[in-house]
Amino acid sequence: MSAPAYDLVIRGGTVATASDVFPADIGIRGERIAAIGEALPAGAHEIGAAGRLVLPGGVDAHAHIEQLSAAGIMNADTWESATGSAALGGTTSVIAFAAQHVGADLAQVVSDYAALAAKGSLVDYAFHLIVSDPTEKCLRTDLPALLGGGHGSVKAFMTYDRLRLEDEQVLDLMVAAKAGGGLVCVHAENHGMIAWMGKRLVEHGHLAPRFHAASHPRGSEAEAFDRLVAMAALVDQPVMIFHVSTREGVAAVRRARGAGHKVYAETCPQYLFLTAADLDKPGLEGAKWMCSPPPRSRDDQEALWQGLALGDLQLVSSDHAPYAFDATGKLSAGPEPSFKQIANGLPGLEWRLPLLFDATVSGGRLGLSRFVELTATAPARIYNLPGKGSVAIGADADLCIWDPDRVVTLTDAAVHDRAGYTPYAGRTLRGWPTVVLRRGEVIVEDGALVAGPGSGRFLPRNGGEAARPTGRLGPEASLVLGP
Ligand code: DUC
Ligand code: ZN
Ligand code: ZN
Repeated sequence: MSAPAYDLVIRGGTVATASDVFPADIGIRGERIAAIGEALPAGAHEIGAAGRLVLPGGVDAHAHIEQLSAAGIMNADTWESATGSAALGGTTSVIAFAAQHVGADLAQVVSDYAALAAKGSLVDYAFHLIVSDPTEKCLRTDLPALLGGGHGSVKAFMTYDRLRLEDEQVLDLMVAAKAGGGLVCVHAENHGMIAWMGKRLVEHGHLAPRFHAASHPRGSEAEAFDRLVAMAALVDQPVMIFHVSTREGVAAVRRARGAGHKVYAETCPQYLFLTAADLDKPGLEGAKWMCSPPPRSRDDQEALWQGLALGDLQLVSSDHAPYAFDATGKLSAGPEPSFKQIANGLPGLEWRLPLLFDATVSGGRLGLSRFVELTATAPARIYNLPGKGSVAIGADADLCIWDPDRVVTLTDAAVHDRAGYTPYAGRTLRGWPTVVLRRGEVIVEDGALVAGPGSGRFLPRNGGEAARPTGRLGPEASLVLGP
């Protein structure tokens, strides 16, 4: 008897890519997709997918994992708990952060984060390198080596004490990233406006979590976007704008892209599904919904959906930043903190895909192919993760089988990360991932993890096409840069 044609066949499902939806079997050999077609020959193993959708595993390009905040507060998750929760929600690749704090050696920081991920990750992973101390050594020695050694992006903060860079430093980082072919990702908000508002709100006795939203005036976003784009244009460096939250922010991105700047932008479920009203809860409860930028309004949600529909925003990431609602996390400053003393961040790796599936596919907002594009294909393409984010012959067999009719009500008890709560408790979603494969191996079956920590793999990458400059240097900068 001849050997089976495939190690595994996923049979009888409906396959969806960013461009097509069609019935097909998928034949897997080793870690890769070997065939896509009807009535494929038998595999050594088979998974029946009749009545199911077979989609690429999700790619979450913005997750804070086992990361120390600048205020010294540790994320609730380990790599194992964060990526286990990611896998249970259908995500098979993440890009997390290696976060340099002031005074730290970037090369050492990256090596420390890489060791944690190698030990714990259940999904494949890469890093954005947070630069908060752009010393000569950092920019001239460490960064070139890291960008050349498999790290394709850096991240800068324009706000947050002890993390933020001044505009001049942002320009230095852009030039260094450009030399190394890396993409620059930015948390862009006007620091002065936020600091000014925060201080005065506290002086006026406005301490509750709901005032966090007011402390990030909506204009602080678009102003920072415009300034960032002007800097990027001066030195001809492509940029990714993280977590767009406002209508004006979407408009700023649209303007920049329309003017031919190489600007990318993401939004996150918290801006599509939550509003500032979610922070308005008795006592400190609203802290659970505190992230930066804050959730905004229904009108902003509509503008973000429009931005996704029109392509101004290319992807949806989680910005997973879990802090437990106790003294280890949100309440680390004591039992009665002001909003300024509460860690910013929401858990979100696990249910990014089900939340988006429910809205875009079950709710009919953008449809199945756009769901795949926004949550898997675009992040893999923009961040240059070859073999990820698509169902294609030769691609990694990172697949998620969905039951499009399964209805699930989200609860705090059901979440698998270590924040201990979900900001989406009580919502009922239609559509759920049932089986998840990472490089041909089943890692989730019937809602249970069947992979071990450390089985995820580092994804070396460079900045790729997204990071390639346009060749149009700002005329003033051409006097000081280039040949
Ligand atoms: N905002 C950030 O910029 N990072 C992590 C979490 C958050 O809310
Ligand atoms: Zn941010
Ligand atoms: Zn973030």
